[in-house]
Amino acid sequence: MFNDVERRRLLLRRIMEEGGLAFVNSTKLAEAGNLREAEAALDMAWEQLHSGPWDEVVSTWRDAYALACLLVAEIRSCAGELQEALRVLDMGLIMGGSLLRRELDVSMENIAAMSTTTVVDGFRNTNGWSLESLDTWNLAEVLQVLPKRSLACMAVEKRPCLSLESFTCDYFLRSYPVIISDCIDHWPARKKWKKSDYLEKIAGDRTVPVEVGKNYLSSDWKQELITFSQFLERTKSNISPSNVTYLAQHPLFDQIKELRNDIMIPDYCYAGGGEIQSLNAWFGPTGTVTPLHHDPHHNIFAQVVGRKYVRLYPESASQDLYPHTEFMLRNSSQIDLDNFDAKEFPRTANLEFFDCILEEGELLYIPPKWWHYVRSLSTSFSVSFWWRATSDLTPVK
Ligand SMILES: O=C(O)CCC(=O)C(=O)O
Repeated sequence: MFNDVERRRLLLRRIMEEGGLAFVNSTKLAEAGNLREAEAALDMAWEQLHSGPWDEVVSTWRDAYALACLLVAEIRSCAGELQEALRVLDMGLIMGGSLLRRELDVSMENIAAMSTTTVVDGFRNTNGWSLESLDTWNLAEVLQVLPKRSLACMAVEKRPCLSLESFTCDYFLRSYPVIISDCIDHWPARKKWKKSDYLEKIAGDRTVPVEVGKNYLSSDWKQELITFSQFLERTKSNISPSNVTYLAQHPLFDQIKELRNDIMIPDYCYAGGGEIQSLNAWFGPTGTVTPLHHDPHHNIFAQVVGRKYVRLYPESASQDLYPHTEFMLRNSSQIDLDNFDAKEFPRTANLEFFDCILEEGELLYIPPKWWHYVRSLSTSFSVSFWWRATSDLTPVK
């Protein structure tokens, strides 16, 4: 096991081997408090991160980026520039490699504590609002915006307080979706996440990646990095559908530990000797859409605040759902359920599906490879728990 100093030393050696002499020289001067050199190291690492496709970036340069973020943050926080220090540490957490993760977490914790004290002492006026009070609910109106045939096919079964044994036998092993109600009422998140004041206080100054545009398959779609505070403001004002801002599929709880303390891993995620793969946040205003796609993992999808419409097609329907042929998009369907064209996609027109309106406080089990389309019907904050079964359980057909 290496300590922090040894890890940094090891990293600098690797960077030298990658030809990063200039980076190493800058970090030495940055360690002595030279901000210009720290920023220069940050720029060099950033350039390397953007030198080609993300999955081809050498992992050493991601770790180098994290190191440069730490150095800039150290100098900025010593100068009392706490917000800038937080921003750069978040960049390290989001874009950096894992080698210096512990250092990033510790540094973030220290600076966040200093910054919260400053804020509570009176610099921020939050004008708190309640996430639930923004939305009204009318089924007839909702049906107007949902894809055709919604709520007219098969409803996903709903089981209150389902036992782990029944879940495993009746749904998990059968690869069958189910809604489980009445089992997350004790999560602190159920109350706390409705209050913008709380979210603002815990995370307002933190930087998060968001998606802007209709959905990830549309041409106008882009990603941005903004503060959580800016994100809350956009959610509150809920700008036009083409500019809808969605904090989607982001491991927010690895980044902001206080939010992680507000939720618990449901026992269902241990079915099949489960090994958790990732916890992701899905937070946005009314009208976010995740187009029809499938994932390789088991998913317990927790609807913590607000409600969502979810449509599900089994894996056996795959060929009739016209998966994209492009490698990166092969788990997404070419079908836009919001503008369905039966002439172009005749095999889908009469396909049977399951659907539901997932209410606040409910969990939805989505088996691996099941196609799903999701639309938020209110301001909504959900958490997906993806896991992989490790034991050799044979699915029952
Ligand atoms: O809530 C959403 O928008 C999509 C959720 C999803 O696709 C997932 O959890 O796999």
